Amino acid sequence: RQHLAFISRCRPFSSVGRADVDYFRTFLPTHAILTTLPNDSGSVAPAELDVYNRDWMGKYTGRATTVVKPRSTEEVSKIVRWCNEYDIAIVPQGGNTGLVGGSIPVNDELILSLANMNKVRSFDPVSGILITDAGCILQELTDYIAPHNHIMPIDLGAKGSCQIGGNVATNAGGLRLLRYGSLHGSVLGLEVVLADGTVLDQLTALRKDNTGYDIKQLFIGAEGTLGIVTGVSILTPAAPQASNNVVLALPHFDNVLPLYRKVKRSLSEILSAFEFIDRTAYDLAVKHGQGRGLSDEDVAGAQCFVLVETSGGRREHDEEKLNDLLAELLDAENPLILSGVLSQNPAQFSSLWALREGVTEAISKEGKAYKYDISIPLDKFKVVVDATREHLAERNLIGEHAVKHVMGYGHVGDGNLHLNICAAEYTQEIQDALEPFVYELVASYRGSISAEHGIGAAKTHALHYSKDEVSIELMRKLKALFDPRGILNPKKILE
Ligand code: FAD
Ligand code: 2HG
Ligand code: ZN
Repeated sequence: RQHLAFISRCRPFSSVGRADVDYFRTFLPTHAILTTLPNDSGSVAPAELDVYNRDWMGKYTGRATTVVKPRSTEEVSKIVRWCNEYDIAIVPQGGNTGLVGGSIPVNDELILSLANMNKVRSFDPVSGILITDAGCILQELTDYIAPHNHIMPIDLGAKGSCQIGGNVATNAGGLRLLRYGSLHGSVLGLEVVLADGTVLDQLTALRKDNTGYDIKQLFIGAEGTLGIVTGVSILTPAAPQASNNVVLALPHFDNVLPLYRKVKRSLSEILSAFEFIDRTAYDLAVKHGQGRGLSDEDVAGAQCFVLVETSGGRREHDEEKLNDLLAELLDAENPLILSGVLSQNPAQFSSLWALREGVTEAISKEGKAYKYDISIPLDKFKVVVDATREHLAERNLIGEHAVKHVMGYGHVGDGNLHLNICAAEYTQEIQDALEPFVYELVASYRGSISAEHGIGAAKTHALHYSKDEVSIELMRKLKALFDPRGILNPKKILE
């Protein structure tokens, strides 16, 4: 068994060759194969593969020569079976919006893009169960079920590009987790192509199914290392009749937690999001045109901001509750907030959300991002951001040509802070200053070094900060069991 685990970690793989491309051509149309290798049906310039070989942040670069875009589960199965037999490693790729380099080859692995598997298979408006190909884009699924008065249980800033299969593979969290829980709860079934090409059909639409081990859970968050998700059955909630939001400006971070308690108590069942943005993140979002900022007067003296969303059954009832809450917050003897701006129409609703959702994009416009997606106790959010900033300052790494901003934002309701360090360039010096410093800080709070983005290639070396040796060894055994030849997304999650 030890030998098997060893093989799966260290196996050298074959490069994709002309014979492999010729085989793929026997069942894939020309437009479904992009290859730089010379072949009878024409090759593409290497630059045409850049969009597949580079990640969203411009941090990771692969050397894949070939991208295949199968249209069906059967085609995925044929490709994987072939690769397993001929030692070709595969990187499954969805919308390529991942933030940990998981969708980028570490060498010249074959990229298997799910983009052509983009059909909805069925939707039941009574149960709200949606069964869909893995390559459907999240926003398109949202649009598909909207006329049936349902919404997706997951929402995130990358919704216009990320795919539901990618969401499942990363167990993405996002902006609705507070209300609808994680994908471990809302995914009802999966269809997965296993490493030897076998199709695992667990695409059930059952709310309850306690028939032994719940195997599909293993693929949720496995980042394409255990199998390729080709179909997803997911429970979608009924659309709320009314949604409102408000952005609150706070004088100190210390007010965030008392505010969260107060908001939970006052809004109770209609609270659907409680998101945090510190002042630096807010200023960057405004600078780069993400949503319309609050007035100068409203933000004067604010150290941070909170976005509160409500989703409920009756607009008047929800508005009344929110207005009462705002009045109460402002009238108190020691107000927890400086000001609050309540959206008045759908455009303002989206604009307030954009201030929070748009931070990631704003940072990428400003510079290069070092991202730490951590779970820590809520009262440590500011401590961690400040400690990181001080640590960089002590090393003289803060400045226009080094680290421009250190900031925190994230999902307070989920205890998930996004610590972002925005620099002029990616440099080894900054990297060395940040790691293991940040991971040790997180471990000192018994936190998680990856709350929702996964491990990918970026954090394999740091896995031990959040998982003990017993857990890591079990993960290795599972990997060896599901993928004995180690062809699925090598060097991701496990080194
Ligand atoms: P990709 O980036 O293509 O792949 C991600 C990983 O999943 C890779 O390891 C890949 O090999 C694997 N994979 C992809 N598809 C499959 C499949 N069908 N079968 C097996 N493995 C597969 N993440 C959050 O959790 N919460 C957020 O709020 C959030 N906001 C974001 C905002 C922005 C602006 C951006 C750019 C990213 C954000 N992300 C967030 C990260 C990212 O969008 C998510 O991780 C998303 O789920 C990735 O989906 P994707 O289709 O782009 O997958
Ligand atoms: C978010 O919550 C995403 O906005 C992205 O998870 C976080 O950019 C990041 O670090
Ligand atoms: Zn997030």
